[in-house]
Amino acid sequence: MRNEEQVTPKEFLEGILNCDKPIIILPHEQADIDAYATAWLFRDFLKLRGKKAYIYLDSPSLELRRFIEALNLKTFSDDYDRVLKMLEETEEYCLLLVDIHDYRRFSSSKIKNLVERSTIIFIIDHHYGQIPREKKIVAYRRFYPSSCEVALELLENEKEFAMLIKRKELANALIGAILFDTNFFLNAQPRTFYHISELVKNGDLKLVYQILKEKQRELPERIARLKGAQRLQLLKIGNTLITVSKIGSYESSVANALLSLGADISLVVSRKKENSKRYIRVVGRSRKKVNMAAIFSKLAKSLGGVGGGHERAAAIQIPVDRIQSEEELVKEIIKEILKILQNALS
Ligand SMILES: [Mn+2]
Repeated sequence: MRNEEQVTPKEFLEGILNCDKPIIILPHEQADIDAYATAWLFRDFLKLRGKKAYIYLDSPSLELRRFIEALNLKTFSDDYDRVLKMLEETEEYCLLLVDIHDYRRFSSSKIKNLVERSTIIFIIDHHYGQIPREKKIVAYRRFYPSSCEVALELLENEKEFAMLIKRKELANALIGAILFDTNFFLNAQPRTFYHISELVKNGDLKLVYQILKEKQRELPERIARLKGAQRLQLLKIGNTLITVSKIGSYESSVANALLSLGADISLVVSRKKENSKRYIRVVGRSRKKVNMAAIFSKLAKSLGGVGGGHERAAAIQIPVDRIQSEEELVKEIIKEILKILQNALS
């Protein structure tokens, strides 16, 4: 298989449409609106082409759950049950990952098993980072602001396309995904507006915008954001203000909050534990011209973890080994990140 950057829409679609088994569409864990809308668009397309396609929406994020509730959208619970049944009956399937490319990042054992048992994995994504190659992979990845823009591009020349985006609820979900992942058009690219101009013919931009804007954060998240600010360390490289902080959870939200307080780059450290394995996670946000995803992805390679994301929003995860204490590891990771930033900014 050629490099995924060279797979054309036609090749990708041919691949997935030639799959003679049912297709399970799998968003990342804590699925967000982008993963959800991308999955939905593809599910409906595959169904129009006579394929069996089911979305396995296992753990929607709070944001997504609120969005679904506010717009009274579907949760694909029938699809979910169908997938469980397929697993029980050890039926074969193909897997389509949406809004994620590194299937090693799944933490639930059920999903790991789902990935393990699939012989071929299709991927639609917009995140930086290396695609694992232990499996047969057909990836269509473009670094657009949202995965659903990648999916819209894949389908825009298909005869079913006009009919698909005429579906009001799907159009609203796609608009929500674009608003959410572009941070209300802040990170939009020219093509984003082209897609939006098509989607608003049947979707309701104003309604979706209001639903997403009027969210009130829950108490634990607000506490995390305030604690993140309380614990921050402020550094200055030239005219760039960098904050380093720690938090137990909501690290992305904390990192965003610190940017809006005035940081140019915010780094938020958290200690995580999954299946008895411990690791250090650092979320980075930037409004400077430094590619955080590239920095994290490179550093992850040298420190033996995973890293990636987007230029301005990225994350790195490094497992804690026995030799080093967590404290030492945190110090080392932060030191390395600051060293790279120092070079990049000077
Ligand atoms: Mn996304």
